[in-house]
Amino acid sequence: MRQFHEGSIGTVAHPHVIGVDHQLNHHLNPTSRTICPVTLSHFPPTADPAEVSDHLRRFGYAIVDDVADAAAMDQLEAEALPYIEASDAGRDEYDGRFTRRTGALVARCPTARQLVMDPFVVGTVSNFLGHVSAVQLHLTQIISVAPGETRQKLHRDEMAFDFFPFDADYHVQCNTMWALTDFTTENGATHILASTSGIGDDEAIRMPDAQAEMRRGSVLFYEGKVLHGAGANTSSRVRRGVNITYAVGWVRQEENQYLACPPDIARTLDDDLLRMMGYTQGAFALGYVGDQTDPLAALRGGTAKAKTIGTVAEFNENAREFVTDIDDLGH
Ligand SMILES: O=C(O)CCC(=O)C(=O)O
Repeated sequence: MRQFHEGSIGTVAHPHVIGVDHQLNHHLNPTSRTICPVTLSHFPPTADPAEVSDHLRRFGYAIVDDVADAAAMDQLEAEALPYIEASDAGRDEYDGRFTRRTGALVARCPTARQLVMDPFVVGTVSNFLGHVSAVQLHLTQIISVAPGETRQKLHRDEMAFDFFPFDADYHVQCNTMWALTDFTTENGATHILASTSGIGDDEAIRMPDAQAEMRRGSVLFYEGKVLHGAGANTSSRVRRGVNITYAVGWVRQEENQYLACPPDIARTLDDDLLRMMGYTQGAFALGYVGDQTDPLAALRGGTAKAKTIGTVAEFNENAREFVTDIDDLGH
């Protein structure tokens, strides 16, 4: 992902701020540009996913406390630890020379599959990205920020898509960061500049900055337009976060799910998880195999065909409009 720096012109300066968080105790002093302290909003695990999604849409982030219990976090940590220890530290300051990134979590860690398909998370993400035919898994990565790590440059994750200037109101991805350890200001909790989605970089960099402090098992949601970055770790312990990101079904996935999870393992997984990983049509005509075979069927050795435009038209208004003058839509 591209690094952010003040004055950068790598993104289009969008014309409006998506929202100003009135729940946040923050403001910019207009004369001195002093940034007052900020407190990020937290939701309980019983929150309505639609409410969380709404907050995410307005402010670019939402923190939900205690979504996973300690047993699940312990289990995931035990499954992941050998892979974390074998992962290299970052190759530059941006990735973090004291930061290890460990991916392929669906293949390597059964507990990560539960996080990917967590009903609360999937409900929130599906609501947030509800404008598309399919939502897919974009990446899985444990980010271990070790003591001594410096603060990561602020950035917007959506820049991964070749810097394409998506409209301010078109969201292409929805990130989650599960706290595998507590997230604190000292150990590198993610910095979030709330309400920076849809505004130009020069203005955004002057917005108040807060760190997503949260207990282990809590989840930070943040979208692809909001300025954010990992914090410096000035503590004596590693900060670990499980970054599981979802994207609209029509873009290339950041982590290649078909190779990160080899077919022999993929065949052992549930259909719903496989569809989330991309074994479904990402939109009309995207993702079939060979002679228009459905990707999930192809993985399982079946022959079921991908959906025709007529089938898609049954649930997609745009497709319905497109087929009005086609006489033979099959059955
Ligand atoms: O680890 C974090 O807190 C955020 C990491 C991040 O934003 C990134 O590496 O793109």
